[in-house]
Amino acid sequence: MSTDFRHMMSRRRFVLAATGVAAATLVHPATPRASAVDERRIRIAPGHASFTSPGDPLTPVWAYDGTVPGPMLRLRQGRPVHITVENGLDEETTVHWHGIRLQNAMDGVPGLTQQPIKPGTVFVYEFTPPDAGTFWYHPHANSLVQLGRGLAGALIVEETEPVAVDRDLLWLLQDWRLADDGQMAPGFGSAMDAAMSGRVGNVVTINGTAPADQSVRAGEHVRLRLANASLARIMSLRFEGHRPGRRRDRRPAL
Ligand SMILES: [Cu+2]
Repeated sequence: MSTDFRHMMSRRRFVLAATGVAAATLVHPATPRASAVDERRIRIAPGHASFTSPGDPLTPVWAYDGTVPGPMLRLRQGRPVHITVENGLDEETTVHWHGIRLQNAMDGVPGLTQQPIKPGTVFVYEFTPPDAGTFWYHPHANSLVQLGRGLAGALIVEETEPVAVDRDLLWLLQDWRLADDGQMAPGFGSAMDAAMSGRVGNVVTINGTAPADQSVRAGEHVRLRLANASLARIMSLRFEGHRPGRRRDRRPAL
């Protein structure tokens, strides 16, 4: 059974702040040299995260570069990238680049497209993202446990022709099943959870923290990128008093 997010979102208001904010900053990333290879490195290791209020007990997690969600990777459409993944866990893992069209050998499925990354070793993923958009990355080994303990991050591929917007926001949505003491609740692989491809949690986070109001200005063009990295929860978002949609009036790129 899926729990929806409507009740939570109904308490969240999209606050319209018409005054008091400086002029918009246009998101306009610099153009890198097309031939340069983008070199990245990610380390996977146990860590701690705070999903609820400051002062609440920390939750032991597994993390990419020490944060949950993992670091947002911003790549460029058509620019080759080498991502060195270092496994600091006590078990094997891989990274699957969800939604990216790439060579099969880089797809991160252990035993099928690659040997798993053993503890204490590295694997270098090499690909060139052909499509711009919002994607995410996560393990494809022992997935219910590894995702459920925190391994997921956003992957943004920027257009070669930048889209002119006032702000570019990412909401990586996740839910967690926490016990009263803040520990990740055990039992990732029950038959019921497995039948649903994962378990539904009791704490929802946006970018790793409790949802909070998001202020926007009248007339502002906000590009909202959404990724649902929950194991099983289906999210239903509602924006009180607003009607977000696909943009039709495209400003010329500056
Ligand atoms: Cu996936």
